[in-house]
This record gives sequence, C-alpha cells and structure tokens, in this order.
Amino acid sequence: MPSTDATATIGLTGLAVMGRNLARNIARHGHTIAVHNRTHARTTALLDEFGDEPQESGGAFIGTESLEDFVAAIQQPRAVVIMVKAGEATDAVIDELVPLLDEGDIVVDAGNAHFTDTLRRQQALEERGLHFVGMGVSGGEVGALEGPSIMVGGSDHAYEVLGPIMESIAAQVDGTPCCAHVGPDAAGHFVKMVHNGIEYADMQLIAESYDLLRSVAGLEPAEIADVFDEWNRGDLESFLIEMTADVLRHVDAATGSPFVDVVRDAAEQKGTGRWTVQSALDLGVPITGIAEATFARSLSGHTAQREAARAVFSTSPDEQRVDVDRDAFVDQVRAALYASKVVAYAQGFDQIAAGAEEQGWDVDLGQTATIWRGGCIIRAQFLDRIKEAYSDEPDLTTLLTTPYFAEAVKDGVDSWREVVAVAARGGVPVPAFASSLSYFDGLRRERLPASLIQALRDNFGAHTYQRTDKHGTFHTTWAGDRSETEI
Ligand code: 2AM
Repeated sequence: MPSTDATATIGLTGLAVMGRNLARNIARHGHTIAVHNRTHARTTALLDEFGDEPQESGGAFIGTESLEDFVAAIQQPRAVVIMVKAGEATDAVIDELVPLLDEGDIVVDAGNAHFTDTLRRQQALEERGLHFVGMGVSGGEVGALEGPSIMVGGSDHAYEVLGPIMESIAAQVDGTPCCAHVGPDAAGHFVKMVHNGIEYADMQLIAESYDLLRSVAGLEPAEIADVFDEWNRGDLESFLIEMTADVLRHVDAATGSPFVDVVRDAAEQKGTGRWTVQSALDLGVPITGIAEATFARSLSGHTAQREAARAVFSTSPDEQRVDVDRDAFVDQVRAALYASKVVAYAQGFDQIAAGAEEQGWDVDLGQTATIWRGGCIIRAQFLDRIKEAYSDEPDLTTLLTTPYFAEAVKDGVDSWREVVAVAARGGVPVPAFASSLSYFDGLRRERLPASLIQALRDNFGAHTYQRTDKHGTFHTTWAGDRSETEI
C-alpha cells in the first residue's frame, strides 16, 4: 500500500539496476527512502526481494505507486533522486515531478548527464524555486550497492541536505567518504565525465601493455596475469590492474581458450569518453591520452577498414616478436605504463581545472583525487599522491612536475622510449603510450616547431606572429617586399 505520510528523508525514482542498488544502499545505512518507478512492478520486486533488508540499520523503504504518493512520502525540503537513462527520460521525469514539488525542494540527477544538460536543467529549476543537483555516481552496479564514489554538484544548501546521506553510503577510505560537494551547478557531472575519460585512458594503457607483453615478448595470457598481479603490489596498485589479472587468467568454458581470445576485439563506448574529448577541444586542453584511447576504441570498431587494411598490409605474429630479455622488457613496460598513466591523469586534472575556470566553479583538485580513492573504477593507490600534490600546491601548473611524479617519470623515461621504439619497430599499435611520451617531450622542449606553424599561418593568411626578441604583434608582407610591420 502506498503511504502518504511524509516519513522518508529522501526519495528515489528509477529502479533499474543502478537505482535499485543505490536505494538499497541508502536504506541499509539507516535512511528511510521513498521508492518509485514508472512501471510499478519494479517497485514491488524491490520490496518483495529486499523489503526487510534495511531493518537492522533502522532504515526502511516506502514503496509508492504514483508520483504524487512518492512526493508526498518525502519530508520537506524534499531530496528526490532521479536515476533513469540519461537524456530524454531525465527531462520527462523532471517535467512530471516539478509541478508536484514545493519551493526549496531538491531534485538530484544521479545519471550520467552531459554537463551542459545539467546547466540547462539547473537554470530551469532555479527559476521555479527548486534546487537542481547533478550528481556523478561511479562504481557501476556493485559500487552503487556497496559504496560508490559520488561527485556532487549544485548549491551549498542542497549539499547540506543531501551530503550527509550520500557521504554515509559512499565508499570510505581511511575513514574519509569518497563523496564530496565538488562545486556548484554542473561541476559534479563535469568531474564525473572527466573521471570516465581518465578511465578510458587507464584501460587503453593497460590494453597496450598486455598487447606488448603478448605480441612482442611472447607471454601467454596466464603469464601476463601473473605480471599484473605483481604490478598490483607496487605503485600501479589499482582496481583495474587487479581486474586485468583476473580477466587474463579466466579460461572460456566453451572452448578452453583464454577468455580474452574469444571476445570480439571491437570496443564500445557509451559516450562519456567522446564528451570528455569534445569538451577538451572546446577548452583547448591537450588530453592526448584520453583522446587516443577514445579513437582506439573507434578504430577497433571499424571492421571493414581493418579487413581491407589487413588484406593489403598483412602482418604475421613473427613480425611483432622482438628479441627482448623478457624480465627486463616486463619491467620496461611497467615503467612506461606508470609514466603514461601519470600523463593521462595530469591531463585529466588540467581539464577539470580549465572547465572549472571557464564555468567559474571552485573545484578542489586534491579533494577530487581523494574521492576517487575508493568506490570508482579508477580507484588506485596513486590517487593519494595526487591528493598530496594538490594539498602541497593547490594552484599547481601540472602534476607532472611535482617531486614524486617528476621522479617517477625521470626514472621511467628510458624504458618508456624503449617500449615505444620496440612497438614501432614491431608494428604493435601503442597510441596511448606514444602520444603520452610525445606530450611529455612536447612540454619539456626548449623550442617547438610551432614557430614554423605561426610563420606559415602568417604567410597564407596574414594571421600575424610574435617575435622572440621584442614585444608586439607582427606581419610580414610575404607577397611583396617582405618587409615587417608591427600591427
Ligand atoms: P521503467 O521500468 O518504467 O521502464 C532505466 O530505463 C530506468 O529509467 C527504468 O527505471 C525506467 O522505467 C526509467 N525510465 C525510462 N524512461 C522513463 C520515462 N520517460 N519516464 C519515467 N521513467 C523512465
């Protein structure tokens, strides 16, 4: 029976897997939560299966059938979490919900919305006296249930109501919740987007490492699993490295082959990597690692082009094998992976800083690293170091130059070059490794060939240039007497 008593401290609508797990997590932490879904069967299924689960904690579910009953069951100011498929469904639910709410209520979109949609929705709801919070939730289905990493946007007032509940259900690392108010309006969804972009880069770097160890050094998947287990005991310790070992050791039951060999090699994406790259292009931030990772997924999916290229430029496994000392090569790949990972994260944090500056958000980058230490897919030991770097120097120009990371890159740079060179010689594609190395070399270069680009631009389009020896903007009359004028 639907209850119309306002006894819930929070409500959640949209009870597909993520929503249902998030609702269970909230209820398990002693909160009374009103639950709702467009198709009521999902609500009854949740109550039938897990209705008793929160009792021990003092929490409870209040199942509701109509949106009116749902809203009525939540104490004011209401915190209403929407967990539906990002896009039109979110707008549809907001449109239905808003007329039922009262001034001061808080609408939370916990889906993977594009941050520009969040900005638009926030403005629209603010005009109606409502708070709108874009909330990034990372950690997948398991994280949602057992403790995700939560990146909350919106107003300070909304966080006062929402924060304590979300902090209680988030992953906890060293007693600190992996949940924070990262900034106003769409900051939560922006940070979540970049998080996903970094996840793309992380996975691509891992995939390239695996490919190198297998194609160049001839290790079998199970042996590579052992290598990843070992790496997981050092600086690279992370959820994804651990999971890679697990996946590479898995044998397909139907064929007896390594599982990785029976999975089609065309990677998919839901779009957050693409969004990250699009935003980086707008902001002018070179996130080469994330971009290469996104393009590598695209390339893998271009089956017809790959087939055509294979027919003309065939490769044989022997071509890729290089006579390397196995143990030494494994260690070189580890160093290259770590250095490239430092670059990918440095780039991602640059993008958050640039996005925050453009939008006028005050985002604490050290805090962002802190809340990614647990619950989310990119959780890693390494984030402690990033947190420390930003605590020491909040306005850091680039993570790369902080003592710890600079040392790691310096130590690894010879290996990094060797691995990229070996890959190039063997014809093994390593777009993320190679572009990260080029980024590093580009940053540290005394002079870049951008001077030639400026000269060319001035020649064909009178785009002007600046000189190294004096201030001002200049143009050379290329088609005339080649005299220089100051603009
Ligand atoms: P459903 O169970 O009624 O399909 C993931 O698709 C979740 O989003 C589901 O809970 C689904 O509800 C909900 N959803 C999708 N589109 C919706 C809409 N237009 N209005 C309300 N809920 C929607």
